[in-house]
Amino acid sequence: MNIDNYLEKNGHSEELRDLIKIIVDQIRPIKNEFLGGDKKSGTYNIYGEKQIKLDKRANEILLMAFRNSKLVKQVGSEEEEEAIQMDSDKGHFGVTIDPLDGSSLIPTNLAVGIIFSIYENGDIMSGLKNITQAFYVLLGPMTLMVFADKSGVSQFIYNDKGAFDLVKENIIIPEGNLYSPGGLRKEWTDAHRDLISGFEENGFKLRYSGSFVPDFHQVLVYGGIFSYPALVDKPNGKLRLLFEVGPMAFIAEKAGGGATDGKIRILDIIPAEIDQRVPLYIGSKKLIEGIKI
Ligand code: FDP
Repeated sequence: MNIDNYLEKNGHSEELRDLIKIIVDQIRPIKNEFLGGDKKSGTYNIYGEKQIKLDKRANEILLMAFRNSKLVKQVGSEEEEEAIQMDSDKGHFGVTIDPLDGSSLIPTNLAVGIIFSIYENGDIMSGLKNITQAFYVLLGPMTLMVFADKSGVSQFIYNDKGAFDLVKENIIIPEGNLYSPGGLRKEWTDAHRDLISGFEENGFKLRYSGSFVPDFHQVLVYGGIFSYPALVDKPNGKLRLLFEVGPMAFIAEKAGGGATDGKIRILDIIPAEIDQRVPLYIGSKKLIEGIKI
């Protein structure tokens, strides 16, 4: 069963199926951008990080596809300063994209990913509780997609015909013992340092690559916890609420896990700004329930 048959089986509208098909069709052109290696563009994104050409190209490819589709009303991209209103009278979807997350790992050839969330109400600033679907594409030795909607989480594998085939349904995050701790230890708060020391004392296994999609995916598969905490001089941490944290929180909850900023459930947050960052603890249900920072 491919992703389109799966969406039909789950009762999704033809428009949503068309939107997902358009996104799936952009994976080949994005993967093609990796051929021949990475070329630095020398420009900077709004966070002051040097953009690698691949980020920009993936962003352009996806935005162009959304524009041509006429299905999308509003897009927020991690590579854009503001939400983009698409000029279409029939489009009603709001979409967020992180066109290439973990891009600082491209020169080391480790896995990177693309993160999406969809708001069927067309308004990406309306609150994370309004996410209706979220998914990521993990570009590793295999190219896979993890897709979440109200009925749960499923995994698909990209095949040689450019389609995603269903390989696993009803994915549940097990109560495992991986820990994936972001941020420099010397910048952690005392409370966060104590939490991580507790995991270490209890024999948790360290698994952190520095690329959010594969790091979260390990937790989804084996169970455990990914964190990118509040830092002493950056109380909101590093990860972006709309483009990284929100979609993954939706996926985690639909897989029976949880996601919190240490105090409140991520999906209860209403963003104040498009580039808002939040601390993040995400993973197995019981581990997340135990977080009080
Ligand atoms: P990157 O800067 O390479 O794009 O928020 C982006 C991100 O990577 C995440 O993918 C990753 O989890 C995090 O930053 C890594 O941050 P550190 O380098 O501080 O570990």
